[in-house]
Amino acid sequence: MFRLMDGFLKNDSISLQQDILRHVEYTVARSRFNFDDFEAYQALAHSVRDRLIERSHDTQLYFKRKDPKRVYFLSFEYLMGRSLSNSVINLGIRDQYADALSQLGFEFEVLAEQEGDAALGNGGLARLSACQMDSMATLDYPAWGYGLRYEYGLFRQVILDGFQHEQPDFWLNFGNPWETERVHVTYPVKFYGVVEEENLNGEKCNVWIPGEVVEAVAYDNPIPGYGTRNTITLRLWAGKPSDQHDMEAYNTGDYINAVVCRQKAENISSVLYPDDRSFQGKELRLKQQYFFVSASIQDIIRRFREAHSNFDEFPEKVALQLNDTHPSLAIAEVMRVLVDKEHLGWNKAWDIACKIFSFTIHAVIAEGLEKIPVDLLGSLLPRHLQIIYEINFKFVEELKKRIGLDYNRLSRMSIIEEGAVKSIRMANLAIVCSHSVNGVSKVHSELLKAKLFKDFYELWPEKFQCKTNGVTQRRWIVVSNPSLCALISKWLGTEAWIRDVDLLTGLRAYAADPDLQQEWMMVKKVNKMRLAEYIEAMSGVKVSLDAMFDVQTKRIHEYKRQLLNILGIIHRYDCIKNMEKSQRSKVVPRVCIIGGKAAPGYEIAKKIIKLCHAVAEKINNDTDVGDLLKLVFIPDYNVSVAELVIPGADLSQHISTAGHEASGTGSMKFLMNGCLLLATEDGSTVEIVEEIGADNLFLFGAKIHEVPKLREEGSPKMPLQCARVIRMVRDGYFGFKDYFESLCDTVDGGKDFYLLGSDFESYLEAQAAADKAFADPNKWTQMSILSTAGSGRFSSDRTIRDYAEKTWGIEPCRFPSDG
Ligand code: 26Y
Repeated sequence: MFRLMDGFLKNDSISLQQDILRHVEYTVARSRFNFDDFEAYQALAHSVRDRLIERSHDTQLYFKRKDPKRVYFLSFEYLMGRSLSNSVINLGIRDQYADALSQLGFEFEVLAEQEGDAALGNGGLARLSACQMDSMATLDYPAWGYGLRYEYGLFRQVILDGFQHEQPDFWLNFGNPWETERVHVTYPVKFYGVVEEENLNGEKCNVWIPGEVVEAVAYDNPIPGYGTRNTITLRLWAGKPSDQHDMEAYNTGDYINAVVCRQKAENISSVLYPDDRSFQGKELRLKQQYFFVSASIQDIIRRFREAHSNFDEFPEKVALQLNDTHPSLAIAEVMRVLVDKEHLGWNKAWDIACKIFSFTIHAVIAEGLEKIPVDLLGSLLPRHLQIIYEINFKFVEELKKRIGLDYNRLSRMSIIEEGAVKSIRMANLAIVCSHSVNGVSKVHSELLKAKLFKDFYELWPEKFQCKTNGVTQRRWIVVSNPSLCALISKWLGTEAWIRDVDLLTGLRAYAADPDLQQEWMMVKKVNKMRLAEYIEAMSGVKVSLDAMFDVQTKRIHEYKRQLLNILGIIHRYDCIKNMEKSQRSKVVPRVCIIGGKAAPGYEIAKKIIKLCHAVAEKINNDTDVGDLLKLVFIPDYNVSVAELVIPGADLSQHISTAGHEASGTGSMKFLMNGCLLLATEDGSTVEIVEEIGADNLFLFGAKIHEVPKLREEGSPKMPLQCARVIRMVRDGYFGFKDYFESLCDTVDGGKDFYLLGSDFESYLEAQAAADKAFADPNKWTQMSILSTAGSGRFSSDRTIRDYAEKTWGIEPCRFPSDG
């Protein structure tokens, strides 16, 4: 009998085969007797998508029926990576698909490799959004993600002669089988123009007469939960020309120019800014922000209105989460809609706004905060500028009552920054309106209270909270490390840890068990083999599986100190070269792996990449050193490369200058995969130490409170070993002498802002401790098992539950079915 709850689609292997062939024939339009791997992937993806769509319909209908409070997650960036494996695993039908495909003569893994990454983000913040979406779906929360559908994702990194070059990532080239274009879900977004005061039934009201209108169209991407039928939606907006765009131009006969202008409108969402460091007040960026915010708010209000007519209920039904300051124009937009369109009156509107917004900040230093020049905002969004001024005026008046006429403090806290360029401090706007301001690790949350937002903390201590980041074990163990996944489930006797990650602590009981250790080592070996093959294919370098795979992969930033890593490698090389031949058998062989992208305009970061290649060239071609030391740079690091690299790492480095990494989430992925960490006490590593103990990783370096003093002392403290390796670079030992000069200056030029010199010795000590531990495979493996066992706290499931209960006030809303 057909049960409505189950949907139409069957998941036995015969039905799946028929389904794939049907898509080959009718969607991909190839003959079912003749299609290649890519076409098979496309058909497979469409077949999976059918199942996702069915579940997402069920989920939305159920949400509609139950009408729970929903959370809307606003993020400018998402690094989703590939969707195929993740989707079939979350749907619980991976094996059935693998069976179906093998009967058709295809291998699931091979087809999965055909998929390109969705790279709509820069780094940590963007991947965090993706992990959190997975957790919101899995935990059955009534959530929506909103973002922008960039046509060009994060640039592709190509290395030529050791230099980074950026190439466009036109990821939609072959279509995107996962998304659904919602041609009926479109909203006009307005820009420029003037504000006029009008009289409405005797009351003054402001009317914005825009100068340009662009249409936002929705593209829906299903996000399936694991072990639940719930499938939520990531709705991404794309620009398309509006019929209202610039009617005048057509009427005046300038047809060609009018068409060109229309095309420009489409470009709003076309490219992701590839810089996660320096905020620039660019008009296009601001246009993107408002475009995204305006479309999302219109959509959210439309959904609310379907079931409610009274805005008093808005905060009971809607929570808006701001992922950093990037979407914080949403505050002014909500106020504009409630005041100008819904005519609620300022105080009522403000009361509502303050109840719905929560804000998470990912920055550590004031320089990282967004400031929008007032002139720019005034010309692009004149009404929003007025609203922000009004918010600020009322805030400052209130503040004066609370703190008196302390003008320094008032000007620090003001949303408007007076200065050479008068600008809007987006973080201040977000803090003033949000009921909850979150840091992303304990250390970071304390820093926000003590430094960055001290004034605000003193005013509103209750607003400031900590939500330590987490990553999803579905993507970072189940999808990317299937052998480890199977091993864990075998020893725990259950797969329940995939939804309830705290169960991983159960592994502690077996950490010393020789059988588990043996199997654990085998899994690591298999993953190292996979990684070694990839390295050889990418760089031609053959690496030994007996060597310690030592990995540092993340965006290239001075504060993340890839340069410290490279200087350490030069030191290791120098030591091996100067060692008696008889001593060399004691050296623990290493394969040092570095990967990451530098922002296109970040010169020093680009020099670090070049130095890495120059040093690698020298070391890898030195037959005298052989397998004792290799250095490889993995180009174009992205989510799918990470899925390959992380399971194959023995050691990973998280070595930021203390106080500079807000959290760091790479470390959590390595930890889950049983990789040992070599780390500074910064961001989330402090909490990792709490979970696994200081003797289960290799800590080094200055502590946060020591940094200011060390900075004052400067490079006189430069140890000889560090001075020596810098000298080698300066003397042209690796070539490109002049080019590396300014890079060396950052260390020994008198400032050493990131403290490479003062941390150098303790870094080498930590490295020596890692060597010593690696020389004892059983001890190392035990530490590795304990790392995985202690990683449960760093699941995004824990983070999201915390947000849901303490910040958003939402509850699970699970579609009633058995899977
Ligand atoms: C405004 C523009 C210049 C900008 C664009 C992207 C500014 C910042 C960013 C991205 C920041 C980011 O990725 N931050 C990282 O967030 C992670 C998740 O919370 C943290 O783990 C990591 O420490 C932090 O650097």
